[in-house]
Amino acid sequence: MKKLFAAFALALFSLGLCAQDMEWFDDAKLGIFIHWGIYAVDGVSESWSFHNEKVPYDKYMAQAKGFTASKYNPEKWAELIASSGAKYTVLTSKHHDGVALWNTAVGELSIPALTPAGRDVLTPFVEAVRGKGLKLGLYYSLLDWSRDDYPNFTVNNTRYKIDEDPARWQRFVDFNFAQIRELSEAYNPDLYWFDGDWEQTAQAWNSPGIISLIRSYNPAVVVNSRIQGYGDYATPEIGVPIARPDARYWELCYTINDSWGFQHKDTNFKTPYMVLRTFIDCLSNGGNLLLDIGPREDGTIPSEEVKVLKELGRWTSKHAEAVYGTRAGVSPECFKGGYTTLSKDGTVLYLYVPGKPSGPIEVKGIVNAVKKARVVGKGTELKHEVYNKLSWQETPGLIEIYLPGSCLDPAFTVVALELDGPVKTFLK
Ligand code: JFZ
Repeated sequence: MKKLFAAFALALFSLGLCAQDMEWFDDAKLGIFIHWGIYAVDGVSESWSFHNEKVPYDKYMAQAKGFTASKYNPEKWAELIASSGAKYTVLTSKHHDGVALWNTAVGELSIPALTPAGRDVLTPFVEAVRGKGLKLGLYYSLLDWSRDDYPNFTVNNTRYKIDEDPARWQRFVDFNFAQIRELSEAYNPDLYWFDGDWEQTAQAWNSPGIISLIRSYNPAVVVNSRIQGYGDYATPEIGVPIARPDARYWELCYTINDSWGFQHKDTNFKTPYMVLRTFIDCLSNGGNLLLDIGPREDGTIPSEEVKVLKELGRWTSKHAEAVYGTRAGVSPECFKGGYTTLSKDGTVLYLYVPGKPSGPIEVKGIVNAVKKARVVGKGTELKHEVYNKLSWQETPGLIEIYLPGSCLDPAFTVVALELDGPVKTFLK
């Protein structure tokens, strides 16, 4: 009984801790993901190209000779990231290929050791990011297909099995812990974005040990969920979620074209409008967007990606009130004309109106009275009326809001409905 109580108290305590630690993340909404590594030289898929035997391992690793970072300007990167309205950024400190961006003391494979760039490219990034007041996230691949003590190598070539040689596996775990310790000690990130967990169990990785290691440096560190069940938030896989994810905290990681890293042949870029729409979709379901860019080997960022970040910046700075700190909106049934979110206290309903509506915009199923309707970023007060409210019926009326053409944003106009209290919906 005592034990049970202790477990219960611990659970409550850690939940409480969690909710508080997650607030900056929950409020931040937009992050920029960066995949930068030797794979940008030939423009092949990051690590997977050799793992799947599309490129021989030696040829893949020879890309290191072409990684120059000759135009790398981390201040400019940080400036671009901040100008998009992102509040955090996550850089691949080491992908599955095992090539570290920093000067690791425990491994042979790193940008400073292998490439003409010849220097640590992580430290100046961290400094620039902190200089801009952005939160720092580090991506770290738990699996390392290059490491001799790691069991898996390519799809058709496995080095050994863990249970056949536990001492060899332990050497790998020690190596992983040593690299993670280096990262925490040197950079103390606000967020860890682990990856590659699927190849081993939580027990094999020692996931709880990794969590306590990084929390010993930063008790508030936020951890994504790709560490076999030990993280703080969910990362929906493959695509934009159709239904609202169950998780309280989630983040969609998303490419602008079809690749994480730079690939010369991939010109399938989404337009700024498409990315903005997906961002608003995430907001409406209470999640974050972690939007990926893939710089070239020289450190320049493709102009199509810059364009997307700039347009996000135009829109987020105008509509900051309807981005940061918002919470998931009401049922999509209430507003068929677009997406919705709510203010943290639930008393402001934000409507994201795409393009140019052909009549008044309509909201239904809202029990509250609307005290005021206004255009976010402009302040213009809007005429609104309730239709069809029958005194003998429980069903709320239709709220009609008149949005003049002069108030429209070229992409999404945001209307704020100030309610008489926290939103109450009626969905029958
Ligand atoms: C992983 C990496 O393998 C990939 O190279 C990239 O870095 C990406 C951000 O993360 O890719 C994944 C991992 C898990 C899933 C999909 C892509 N998943 O579980 O569907």
